[in-house]
Amino acid sequence: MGLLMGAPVCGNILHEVVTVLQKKWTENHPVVDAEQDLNKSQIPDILPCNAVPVVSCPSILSFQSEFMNKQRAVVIKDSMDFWPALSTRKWSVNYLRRIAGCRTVPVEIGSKYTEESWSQSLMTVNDFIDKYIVNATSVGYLAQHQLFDQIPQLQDDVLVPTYCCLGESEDVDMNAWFGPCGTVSPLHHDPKHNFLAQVFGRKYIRLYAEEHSAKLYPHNGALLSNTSQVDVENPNLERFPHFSDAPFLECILEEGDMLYMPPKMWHFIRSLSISFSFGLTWLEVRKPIQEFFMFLIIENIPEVFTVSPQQEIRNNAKILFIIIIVLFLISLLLLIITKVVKWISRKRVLERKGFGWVKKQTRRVERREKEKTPVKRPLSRTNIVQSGFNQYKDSPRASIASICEDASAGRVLD
Ligand SMILES: O=C(O)CCC(=O)C(=O)O
Repeated sequence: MGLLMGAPVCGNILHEVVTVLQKKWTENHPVVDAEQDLNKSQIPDILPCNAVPVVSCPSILSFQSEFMNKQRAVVIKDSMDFWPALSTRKWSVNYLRRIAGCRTVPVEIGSKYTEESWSQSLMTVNDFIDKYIVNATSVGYLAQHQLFDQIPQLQDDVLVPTYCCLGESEDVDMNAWFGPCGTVSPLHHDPKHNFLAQVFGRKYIRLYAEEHSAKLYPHNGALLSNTSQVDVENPNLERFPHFSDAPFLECILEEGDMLYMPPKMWHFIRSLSISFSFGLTWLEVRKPIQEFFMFLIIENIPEVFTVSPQQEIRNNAKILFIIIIVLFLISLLLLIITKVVKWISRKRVLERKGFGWVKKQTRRVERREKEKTPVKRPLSRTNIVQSGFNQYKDSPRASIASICEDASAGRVLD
């Protein structure tokens, strides 16, 4: 149970044991190459007027104002190329076999969860790959499974997108969607913000805005009220006549792309090859103070948490600049505070003791200054010369005359 659910037991001993067993298993069972299936399916044409907007790595603030706040979907490019799953430990069917082959996972069997024949079954990742990916005779989908809680080694290879900091970060659900070409997720919507990150393979996705819900004919029962009754690829327009009036957007999600879908946006998804998607759903809960700091930080540091190395240099420079500005502002503030405190305390003294007191103080200071003026002492020979020199240094003749005068007046002591 610990292995299935992924909870750490006795300091994660279960995971350590299973890692050793997994290694042994891989040595005894050579992996099967299933990568040739990646380009199996035809790629549908997408009209430019129906295409989901595409942006490259937007800043958090522009993502928030342009897409999240306006409830618009967007395909974000270049924001996950540096994840280990797409670079240093590049994921593939074989990689998943190697890391997770002997682990037990739930698999959906049947092409759509809306069909009667649809069911679920537990099996190892290896059995799933052998039965539904390598020699697929029916459709099996390792769908919406919290594989990353179960196998922390895989979690290390993916990152939570920066944009999720716009919500409650502790509450991000991460799900794996792993299946062959042809898996279908019928048209449905979810209550949370949603990122679908394509780790390998590709998917066709069609989106409808919430305001067109009535034209999509949701199921009546509570259980399926978020799912449309319409088969998007083969709609029964006699039963669902308004379906064709509902405007939609569509896209092909390629490896390294991340699709953002706002809450309650209807989505239909078909995989066009063997595919692994990493799904993140999260709630947006923000408080005014958080909003203020978000503005300060996010406006200036676009991708603080998950950045590519090139962006990191740019961001570090920005962080340094912000730190300098903040330090300057703090010292300016301290200076102003000191000046104001001094001014207030002086004013209070004046108010308490009156101007008379200040005048008295001034007179006392003047008297003290006077007392400090040196008393005129009788001159010695040395200081006669010195004094003469000082007084008449500009005129040597006058100086000698003065010295003589002083001497005859008896001001010489020795
Ligand atoms: O990729 C899929 O098949 C389904 C994904 C989905 O429905 C979701 O992320 O909410």
